[in-house]
Amino acid sequence: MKPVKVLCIGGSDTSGGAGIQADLKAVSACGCWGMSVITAVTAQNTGGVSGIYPVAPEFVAKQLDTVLKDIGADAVKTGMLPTEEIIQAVVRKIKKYKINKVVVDPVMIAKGGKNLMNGKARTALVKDLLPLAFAVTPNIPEAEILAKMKIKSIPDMKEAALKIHELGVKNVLIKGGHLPADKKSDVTDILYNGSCYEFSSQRIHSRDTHGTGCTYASALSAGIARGGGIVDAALQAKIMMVAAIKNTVTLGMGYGSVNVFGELFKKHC
Ligand code: PXL
Repeated sequence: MKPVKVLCIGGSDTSGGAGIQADLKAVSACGCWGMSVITAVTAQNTGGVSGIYPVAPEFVAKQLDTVLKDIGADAVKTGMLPTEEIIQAVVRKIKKYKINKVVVDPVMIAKGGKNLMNGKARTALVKDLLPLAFAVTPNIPEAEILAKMKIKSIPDMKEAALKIHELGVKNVLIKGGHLPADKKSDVTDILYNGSCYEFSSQRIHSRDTHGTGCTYASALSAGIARGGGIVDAALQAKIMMVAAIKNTVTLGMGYGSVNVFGELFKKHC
């Protein structure tokens, strides 16, 4: 069997809900082979992040060389990239191995408010990594930072998507979950790539939403790795997200996590 391969570059989350752990679960649930390059080790539980230990940039580069020169990747997904030096290492290797299916999840701040990326890294992400990206998947707070504007409505999301597109990314997918909304409203995501698309789904109310962004971007990467178009990949990723939010796991004393293996869990729990 020759699997479709997705390389996930990001941080480890001890709680298993977000970061590389979420990425590998989502990629596996999409029937692809997940691989990982770790950029940082975090200590965290359902109450938040208590520590971050970035990996040396040279060792990020070594992980990338080692896996890419042997196995290769049909798509690469980036998550937590804590420092400018780590971003430069990733940028160099994307260029060296001529990877064009790159999905950038611009992870900036964890749910509890902990910064997962320093200020210089934000600048490097915009200047050096986004122009290499096939797709970028900001949530509303991240899109506000990238587009340098406030987002309060769907028209604002469209305007922000246009601005982020001008940074050199082919496909901008802004997730609407954080948009202020009444309880009954749908969640609408906006895709802009020269044309504008809207994807709407029912809003599912849950406090256990840790890992949502990582899961969504990983499912999108799997769809792109398979050779599907961006619209089809975004639709499939959204369908998986809705199921993962319906099947959240309650863990610890704080926020639980989304769960892409709901049906499997139902058989065993
Ligand atoms: O959800 C963003 C994210 C990405 N990567 C790691 C994280 C988090 C959020 O907590 O811990 C490692």
